[in-house]
Amino acid sequence: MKTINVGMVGYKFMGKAHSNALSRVGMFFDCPAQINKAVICGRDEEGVKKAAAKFGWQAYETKWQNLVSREDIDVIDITAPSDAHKAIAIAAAQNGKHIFCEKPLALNLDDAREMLAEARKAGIKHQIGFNYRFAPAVRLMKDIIDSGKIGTIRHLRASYLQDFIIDPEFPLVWRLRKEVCGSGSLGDLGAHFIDLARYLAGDFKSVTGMQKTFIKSRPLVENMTGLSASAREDAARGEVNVDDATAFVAEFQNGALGVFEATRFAQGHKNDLSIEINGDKGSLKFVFERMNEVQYFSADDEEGLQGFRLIQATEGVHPYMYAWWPAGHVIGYEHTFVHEMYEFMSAIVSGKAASPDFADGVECSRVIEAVELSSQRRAAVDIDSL
Ligand code: SOE
Repeated sequence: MKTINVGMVGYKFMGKAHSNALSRVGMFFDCPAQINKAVICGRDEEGVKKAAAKFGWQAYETKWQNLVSREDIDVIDITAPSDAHKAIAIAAAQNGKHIFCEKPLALNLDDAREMLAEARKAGIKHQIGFNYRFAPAVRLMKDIIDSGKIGTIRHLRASYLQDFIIDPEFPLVWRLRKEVCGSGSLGDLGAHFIDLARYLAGDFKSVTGMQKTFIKSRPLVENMTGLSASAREDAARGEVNVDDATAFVAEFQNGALGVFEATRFAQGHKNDLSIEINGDKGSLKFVFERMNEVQYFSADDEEGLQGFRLIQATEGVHPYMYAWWPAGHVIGYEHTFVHEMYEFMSAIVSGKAASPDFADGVECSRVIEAVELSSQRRAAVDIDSL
């Protein structure tokens, strides 16, 4: 069996999620390759050394430049903040490494396009971390839509609501600095529903958006882990230069209408991603915090007995579930990462294209940029104009 040696950049929230996924793939799926967690990389030697030991990596590096040129590495997995993606991905592609990159692909559309061009030129496999596509319930929705059961899609509505920065004293973390993250709630949260919308309903045609920054300055951050952060009491303040919330409407190439909302100011909503699709023969609804379930309405059901039915997508017949537990033994957030890694490793071995790939990352960045432009211009923006 082929061995795939992975070098991963980043070791915090996503680094942990990817490390776990890389360890689990071979244990639950018939992975066509042996995955070797070879080298983990991070700037802070103390931190990366600890992560290497805790997450089960064989070695560590403190410079990604060394990692991407190592001959014993086949795959570069990028989990560092967004401002690091482009340089690492381009260097990795030029060194002939396959690349898995977290979302959003880059700080802006031009950079995303450059990354895609380099990856194509190098002929390597590339995948982007739109992990919610890999929830079995989302895959089931896709199968139902493709089978024609809900008919012609008319509406799509999606929201991604969090509440972790409502306190004006919550520090200025990297997710609030444009030069590091590219875009705020739209790029961090909206990127996921833009991708899900494209996956389930096809490409966007035009968008009309509005963005808002409620808290304009925050104390400089001292420590951050996951989505928790702290600042010193006497910390200086810095400017928030990304959106706290974004709302937009969209028209799809197939004529459907979409309504979208991304915010980190929805009190009580922790990681509330939801998407609903209405076709002329049925409707489908997915709520991430109940990620094992799909709500399905079929207009073909018998009159008098119609209504939304709740499908628990946990049986062996449901996508990916054959690999886990008996029916009804639910799975969670981390499993979406295992599924995406399984697909990526399978693509490398089979030679087939990985999906979603950098082209999907570019399309997502195109929609993000169109929404930002539309919000500045206070007018609709056609996706094809970018
Ligand atoms: C933070 O808002 C975050 O962790 C995102 O960066 C992830 O992509 C999303 O899955 C959960 O929320």
